[in-house]
Amino acid sequence: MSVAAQASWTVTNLHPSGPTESIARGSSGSLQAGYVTINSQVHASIWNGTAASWVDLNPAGSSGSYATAASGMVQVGYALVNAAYRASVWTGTAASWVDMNPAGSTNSYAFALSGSQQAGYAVVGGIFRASLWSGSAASWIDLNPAGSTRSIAYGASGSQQVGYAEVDGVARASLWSGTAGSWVDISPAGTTGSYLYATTGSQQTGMARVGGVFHAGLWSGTAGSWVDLNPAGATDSRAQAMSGSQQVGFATFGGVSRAGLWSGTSASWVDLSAVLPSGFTHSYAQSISSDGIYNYVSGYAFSTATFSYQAILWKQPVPRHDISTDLYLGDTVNSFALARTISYIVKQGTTTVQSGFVSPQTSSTPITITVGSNLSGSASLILDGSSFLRRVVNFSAAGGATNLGTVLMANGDADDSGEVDAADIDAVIADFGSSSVTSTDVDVSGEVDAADIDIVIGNFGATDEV
Ligand SMILES: [Ca+2]
Ligand SMILES: [Ca+2]
Ligand SMILES: [Ca+2]
Repeated sequence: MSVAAQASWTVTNLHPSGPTESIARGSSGSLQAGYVTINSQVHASIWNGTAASWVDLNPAGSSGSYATAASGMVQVGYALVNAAYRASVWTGTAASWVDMNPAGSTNSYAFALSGSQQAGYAVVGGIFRASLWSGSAASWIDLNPAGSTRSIAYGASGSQQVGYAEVDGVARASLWSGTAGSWVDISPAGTTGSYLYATTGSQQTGMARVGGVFHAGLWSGTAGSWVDLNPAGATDSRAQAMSGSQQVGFATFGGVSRAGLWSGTSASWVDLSAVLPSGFTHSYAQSISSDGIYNYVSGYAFSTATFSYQAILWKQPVPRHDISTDLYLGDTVNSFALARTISYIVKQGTTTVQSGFVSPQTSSTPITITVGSNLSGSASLILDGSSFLRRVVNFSAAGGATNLGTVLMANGDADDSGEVDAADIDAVIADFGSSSVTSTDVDVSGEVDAADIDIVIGNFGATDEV
């Protein structure tokens, strides 16, 4: 496991004052969903990154409620009302509670949401039936496959739902796309019992029983694609959630459950329990999300001070590198008649790390190019466009940001041949007098005129940087 990878994570205790226990189960961006125990009753809850931000979602009339997942400002879960658990949807307040319990169901539970759909299960005719809703009790769709005696959907993304279906007494990792008939069994060969808890739409995560114990696993839509994520030294493990190429969950070492993070392989395991403050023993990661500034993992850990679970948020700045420069476009008027388009490429060796374009409207423009990774070592910024010669600025990247100062792009290559030459003079003369702005209006004054010819002559012989 990587100590450097751990070091980038910090911990926030989400446990509010008042409740005796708290659990974070789901998240969306910087928002967490879960539940707390208050006056011996469980209350669905949301947080926005701090203990103080806690909001009680328990609906009026409910004697116990649980939020399990969040997406945007919507939360799902279940609430005990009139002696039955009811699959539930909230939008940030207790009063917003919507009862999705289908007609004929004795109990129902929602565990996931994607877009306007919710997934979970409903007990109908005494059978647990994987279920899909679209925000109301009437929208209920029974996903239980023919031949299955018990099924639950735990995750959803796009049009895909994941969970398990029991067939002949064995739990089978399962995919659905909106109907019972769409059911696909992706239980890995050689495993005896498998469960999916989350999906990105193309990859799925969960666990499968290997040699009698559960191992966290990653699937790419088929039984054969299964990758065993059980970390070296762990007696068992379970992946609970995923985002992009990362999975979170927990693994047991020496009898202690430890929250952790994978990036698609067993060896990529990062032990998030290592950054917990003292006073916590077992820990469990339950969800992962990002708001673009931070990556968030939420879950819970057992406090030896209160002898109860406390909701925990792990936070890591999103890896990035900001390349800033004051882009100076030579021989142009201060304020452009029309924005010019300058393309950029950030390269390391022959690898393009990032590319895009900027649209300066003045001769001097501050720009920042954000690379979504920890750029380090030798790199180059390549700028080109319009009548300007290509600039190649080499730099050494470290520490999350590079300031390149002023970067000048020389002007006069009206035909973008890579050299300021006689052809550029010809091009300017051909467009002479035109006010339809093109690259032959090299000073961006709004007219192709004598000033443009002077600039080409002044820079005659200059060439693209390579
Ligand atoms: Ca050029
Ligand atoms: Ca030229
Ligand atoms: Ca001009």
